Amino acid sequence: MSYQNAKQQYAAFGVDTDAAIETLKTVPLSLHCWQGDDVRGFDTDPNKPLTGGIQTTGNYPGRARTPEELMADIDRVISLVPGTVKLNLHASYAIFNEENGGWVDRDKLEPKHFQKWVDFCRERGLGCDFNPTFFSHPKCDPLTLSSPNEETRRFWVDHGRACVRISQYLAEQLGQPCVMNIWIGDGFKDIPADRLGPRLRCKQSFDEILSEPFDPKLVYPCAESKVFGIGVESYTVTSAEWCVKYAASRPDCITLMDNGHYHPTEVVSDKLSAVLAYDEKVALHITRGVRWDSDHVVLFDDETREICKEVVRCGLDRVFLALDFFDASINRISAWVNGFRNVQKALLYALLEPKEELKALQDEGNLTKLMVRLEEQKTMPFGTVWEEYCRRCGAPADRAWYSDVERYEEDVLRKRG
Ligand code: RNT
Ligand code: ZN
Repeated sequence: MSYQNAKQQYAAFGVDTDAAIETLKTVPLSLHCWQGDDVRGFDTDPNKPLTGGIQTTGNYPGRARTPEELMADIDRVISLVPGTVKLNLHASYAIFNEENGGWVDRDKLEPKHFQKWVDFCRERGLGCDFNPTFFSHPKCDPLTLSSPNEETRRFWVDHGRACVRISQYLAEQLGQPCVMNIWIGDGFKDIPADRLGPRLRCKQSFDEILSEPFDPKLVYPCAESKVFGIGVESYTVTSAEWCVKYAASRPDCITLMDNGHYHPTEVVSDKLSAVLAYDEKVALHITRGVRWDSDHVVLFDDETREICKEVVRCGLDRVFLALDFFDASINRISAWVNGFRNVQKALLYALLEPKEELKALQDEGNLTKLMVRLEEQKTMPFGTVWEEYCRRCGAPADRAWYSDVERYEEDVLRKRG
């Protein structure tokens, strides 16, 4: 089918495909740097265990071992995806060298340790989001911001404050807001005797971190909740209620929802509008939960589509979109590209919904026809519009990008030790 035909078919349905394409082109989607090296980072021994209740499994060849390798891989990903890419960094990806004085611990990080990333983003016109790293570090006792040990807690608060300064710098340098997401893995494997104490200390720590000055138009701090982590099954300090209440407690902090962080029958697609009924903005980590794991590669599946429909319905400018998954068992470039393209697909799919008509059907109480319309949408010529979108973005179509990944694996990834 030609794009013109598809366009006509959607037009008959009251949908302007050109407008959908043009809108989607401008929506930033944050690409997480940590898919490229199995969340190891550059600031500590890369062979240390990943802690905080998260885990990567698999040892597919080609993990990025240096900033240069990671940047080359990210460039490859960018060349294979349509849309507006934003970078998402973790503090553990600081780059230390002779010019900036060499290694420092996380509480002493400065903007200069991210200068190479700023240059990387600037050369490519990317914005950058940021995350303090509260895991995989000797100072996790194993608690961080909720630790009863004041020295530990102070270290991690200082890390958070350093990250606020870095986030402000990233936003100023790149001219795009920086979403600074706070996620901690603090919790207990087994039944604790005091649930309130850690949550109160954590609240104090967040307040201390956010007492660091920043421009709320440039830096958006977030609190990301979780149900449980591996080895942290019984109690998570920053549970969903804790995070939603924390974000509600101050005007300069928003909620971040990771769709792998809820009980299996809870869905983020339903939670978005609940938060947006109160807040101007919300942030998302788009991932795929599978049983106990929260971090599989995002597919073009029902829930990804439903989340994206809600994002479009509530307002694309109100939701900060980011990817969060890490699979070490398959080609990492392919994992990244697939996940990124699938969210782009789901967003385009959502933009092709006749949303006014559907909303009217709901408000008229015509739920029978609503179901019919929603189902009919599924066999519209979406693939043709997607192909046109890729073409207009200068990105390869489906079936045209994987051979490039194979070649890159052969020429570059397989040569890494
Ligand atoms: C972990 C959280 C968190 C991390 C990243 C690396 O369960 O989802 O967002 O994945 O910060
Ligand atoms: Zn997450």
